[in-house]
Amino acid sequence: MNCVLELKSVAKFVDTCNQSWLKGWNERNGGNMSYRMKAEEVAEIKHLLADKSDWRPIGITVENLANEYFTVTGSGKFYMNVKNEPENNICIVKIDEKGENYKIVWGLNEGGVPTSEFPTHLLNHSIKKEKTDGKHRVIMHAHPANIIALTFLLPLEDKVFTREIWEMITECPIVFPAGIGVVPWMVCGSSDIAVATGEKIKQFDAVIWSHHGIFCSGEDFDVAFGLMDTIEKAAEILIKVMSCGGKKQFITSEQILALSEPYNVNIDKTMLE
Ligand code: 2HA
Ligand code: ZN
Repeated sequence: MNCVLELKSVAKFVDTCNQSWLKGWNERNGGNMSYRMKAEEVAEIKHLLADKSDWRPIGITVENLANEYFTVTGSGKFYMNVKNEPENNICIVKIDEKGENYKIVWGLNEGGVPTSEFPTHLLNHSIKKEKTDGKHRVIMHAHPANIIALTFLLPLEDKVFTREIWEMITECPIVFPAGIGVVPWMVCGSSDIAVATGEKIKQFDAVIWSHHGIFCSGEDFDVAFGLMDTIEKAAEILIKVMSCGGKKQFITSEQILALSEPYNVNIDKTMLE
C-alpha cells in the first residue's frame, strides 16, 4: 500500500463523512466522527505513519484504549471538504500505553487537532469497547434538523423519545431495540457532556443531545450511519405528523412488542412502561 487513503476503512471514513454532509447533517464544521482501527489495518499502513505532533494529554484516562489507533475528523474542519481533501481534514492518532495521551501520526497536513469532542468520543469508545467485547468501532456525532427540532417539543426523557420514535417507522424498534437516550443541554466539548453521554451509551447506541444533535455508536460505519439515518427519518415523520395536527391513530405498545419474536430482537419493554 502506497497511500493511507487506499486503506478500505479510511476510504469508508471519507465516504461516510461525505454521505453525512449530503444528508445536511453537518453544516459548516458541525459534527465529528471517529473509528477505532483494527490492528491488521494499522499494520498495513504502519510504514506510512510518522509522528506529526508531540504526545498531548487527552484530558481523561482510557486504559482499555491504550496503544489503539483512531481515524478522526479535525477540529473546526468542514465535512463538506473531507471528500476532496481528506489529508487536510481528518487524521489518524495513536493513544499512548497508559491511555492518557495521544499524538497525530497522519493527516491534518495544513495543521490542526482532532475534534473538540475527542475526549467525549474516546470515553464512549472505551465504554462501548468493554460493553460489546470490542465489536463497536465507530462513533459519529451530527446535527440532523428533525431530531433537534423534537428536543424543543417533547419532554427530554429517554422513554418519551423512544416511544415516539419507535412508533413512527415499524423498523425502528427492530433497528434499535434498546431505545434512545436523551441528555439535557450541556456545553459541547465539555467533560459534563462526555460523562452524561457515557452513562447513556452503556444502555443505548444512540444518545440525543438536546438542542444540539445526536451521538451514535456502531460496530461499523454503515450500522452507525444507518442508526442516525433511521432515527432522523422517524423524527421527520413525527414533525410532519405534529405539524398536521397530531396523530389521529396510534400503534399500541403490544403491537411494538409483537415485533420482537419474528425479528429475533429483544425490544426493551421497560421503555414502554
Ligand atoms: O464539531 O459538532 O459538538 C463541532 C460540533 C461540536
Ligand atoms: Zn455538535
